[in-house]
Amino acid sequence: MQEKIEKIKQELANLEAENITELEKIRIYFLGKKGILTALFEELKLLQPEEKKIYGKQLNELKNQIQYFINSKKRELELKSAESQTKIDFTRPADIFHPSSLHPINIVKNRIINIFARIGFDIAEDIEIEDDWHNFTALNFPTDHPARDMQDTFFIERDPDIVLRTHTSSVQIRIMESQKPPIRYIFPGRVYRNEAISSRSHVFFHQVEGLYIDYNVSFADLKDTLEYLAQSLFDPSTKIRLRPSYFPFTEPSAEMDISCNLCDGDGCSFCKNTGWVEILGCGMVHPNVLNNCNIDPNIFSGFAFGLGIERITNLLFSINDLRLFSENDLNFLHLFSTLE
Ligand code: 2NL
Repeated sequence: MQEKIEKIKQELANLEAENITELEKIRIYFLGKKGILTALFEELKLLQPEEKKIYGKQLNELKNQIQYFINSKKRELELKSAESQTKIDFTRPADIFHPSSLHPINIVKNRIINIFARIGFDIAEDIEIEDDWHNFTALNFPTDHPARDMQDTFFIERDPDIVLRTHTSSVQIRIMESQKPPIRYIFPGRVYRNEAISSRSHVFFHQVEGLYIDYNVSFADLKDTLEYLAQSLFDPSTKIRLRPSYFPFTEPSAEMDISCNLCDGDGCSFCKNTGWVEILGCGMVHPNVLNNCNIDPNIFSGFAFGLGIERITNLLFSINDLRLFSENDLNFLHLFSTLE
């Protein structure tokens, strides 16, 4: 018995299997019905109790060793064959690496900031939750103006009214209250309106307003500055036109159109065959607004304007749905990764 056990031990030390078939042969050779270990277990039954105890233990150890070899070898072989079956497609295009990019609204905002920086305008930004004075009253809004209605403005609190600012003009009031002319600023920022969300309207959008107050600031200065803006943002051959309009905080007030940048003014569906598209509102700062900020309208005058960044972005990049700007769809945002 001892000899036979030693022989199996030797065989075990040199065991090797290249594949599952060979491994199965090994299993049958040792542990099958006619296997050599199975035969030894049969022989064991004929031994004396003392010997049974000694050899039984050794045989069980052998059996465990063989079973362990078979199990681990089987796992190793299975893993190998799974790997070799994984086909690598060398024609597959590499994953495209997208470096981070600016949001289109920020691209246009930065362009506007740079255009005005070249002619000496500073930047001012401030809080988005405003009191009634800075958002409405100082801006010459009559008490019954529809913008003061819950339907148009988000109210945080009533009496005294605290609102989400509806324009960045509130920041202009703060600057005029705290500084003396000459005042030459642009005011970029997010503003809020209580509107249903659709492709054409949203509960927030981004504005850039501008303000210039000094001695003898005229409507001609306004027109010249805005022509410079239009020709810097769009094509240098862009033409502008001003149409009379109304805002509570400016007098006179106007809306500015630029010649359609898609059809060069010939008329297309985008400009509804007029050859012009509206891009901003503007005017001379109302004397009441100057008075409200302790600036004497008999000594100083100023112009102001306000534009929606979304509208300019739509024009520049032919985007037709405002919701794209706030959904953060990476496929949309990556379109702008090469722009600044
Ligand atoms: C528009 C029109 C405008 C202003 C904003 C302004 C601010 C002060 C005084 C006078 Cl403190 N005016 N801002 C003036 C005219 C038009 O915005 O359609 N914005 C999207």
